[in-house]
Amino acid sequence: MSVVAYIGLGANLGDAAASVQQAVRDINDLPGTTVVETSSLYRTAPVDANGPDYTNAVTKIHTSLSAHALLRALQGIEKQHGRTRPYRNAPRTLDLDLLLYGEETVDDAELTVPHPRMHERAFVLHPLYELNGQLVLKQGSLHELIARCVDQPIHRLR
Ligand code: A4P
Ligand code: MG
Repeated sequence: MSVVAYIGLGANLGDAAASVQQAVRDINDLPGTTVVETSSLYRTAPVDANGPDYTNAVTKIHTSLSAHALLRALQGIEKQHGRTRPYRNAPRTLDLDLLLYGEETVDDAELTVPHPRMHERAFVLHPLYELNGQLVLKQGSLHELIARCVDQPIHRLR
């Protein structure tokens, strides 16, 4: 059985745009997983963090991996890209967040889905809107949620 999932990609060290684009290819190479569509890249100011601006995007996939198997696979890709974790929200070569996994909600020590902070982040909401403008989260429609984060600088690259 295949599930529609959305993955948020972010990077702000090294060649961030190249890392994000390579990560989309890496996700497409995961077992039982196909990338359906990827948003534009966005340049965004760090939220709750410091360091260089981020490059962010969102990709929509079909996957037969379970939510936990997908999370572990995404962590494997982060590792291949040289991700280290010196402290929370530290600048990173690649961050992959599982935003939505079908209609499922998960909340355990390893995984929370829908992602608990996605509804308040322009760097997730804008690319997600590009892929599915009709989407409604528990907290509201993408349209409403985007209107609440106008203070977060974001610039669509292409
Ligand atoms: N985890 C739980 N649920 C999930 C999920 N849905 N997706 C756990 C991914 N991971 C999930 O993540 C910490 C732990 O979260 C993992 O071990 C996993 O089991 P991490 O990637 O190691 O740490 P992190 O990214 O530093 O922390 P966190 O809490 O994921 O941070 P956020 O909320 O993802 O924020 N500003 C801009 N402009 N662009 C960004 O991309 N990113 C962040 C990171 C902050 N500010 C940003 C951006
Ligand atoms: Mg993360």
